[in-house]
Amino acid sequence: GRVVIATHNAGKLVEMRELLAPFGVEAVSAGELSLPEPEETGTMFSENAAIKALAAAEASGLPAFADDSGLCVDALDGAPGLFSARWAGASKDFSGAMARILSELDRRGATNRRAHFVSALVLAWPDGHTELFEGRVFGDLVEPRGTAGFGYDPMFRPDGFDRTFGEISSEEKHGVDWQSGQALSHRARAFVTLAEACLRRP
Ligand code: ITT
Repeated sequence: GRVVIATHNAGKLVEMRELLAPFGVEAVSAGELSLPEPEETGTMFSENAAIKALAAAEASGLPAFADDSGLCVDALDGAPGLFSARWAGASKDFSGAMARILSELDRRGATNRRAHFVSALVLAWPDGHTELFEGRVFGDLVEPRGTAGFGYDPMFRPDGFDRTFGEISSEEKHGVDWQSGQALSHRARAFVTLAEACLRRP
């Protein structure tokens, strides 16, 4: 069957397409279907993901996947979190957003550099049914390095690595070992929980 990938973020779209490939479904993007972008009025990642997935499923008549994600910084009480995209402004200036995070940490005299990415992945059906899968990855914030990935990738060094997501190849970042269920990124881990839920189904 066909499914919609309900994102207007090019970086996410690449990752979600590759993560969906093993499921053997034909994926079309919200952009390809000219679907409108609903306003993200939720107060939780899962709520915003459901808003986006339901809007796409209802408008297209197809099952739709949406990811709502963000970077949560411990010493900033979880910011930018839900507002990760909005912190970069209309011009999508993520260099500026990363600099702002580091200067805010300095301003507060914070030495704690712990942060994590969250991905809330919602699968919505045209009849209004939704399913939620989540993934997280923990690490430290550093001065931005590397040009791989998108968004806040250059400043995030996942636990167990010397390199940032900006220096890690896309296969390493969101690749999945489907045999063992091992995956690194928050988004890849959300897709692993989706696959595990499929296996549990009667
Ligand atoms: P859609 O809503 O159309 O999917 P968006 O970019 O607005 O696109 P979000 O509202 O979920 O998506 O915002 C999440 C932001 O968090 C995103 O713009 C990135 O800057 C950041 N982010 C999420 N996942 C990331 C990742 O894997 N690497 C780097 N930054 C990420």
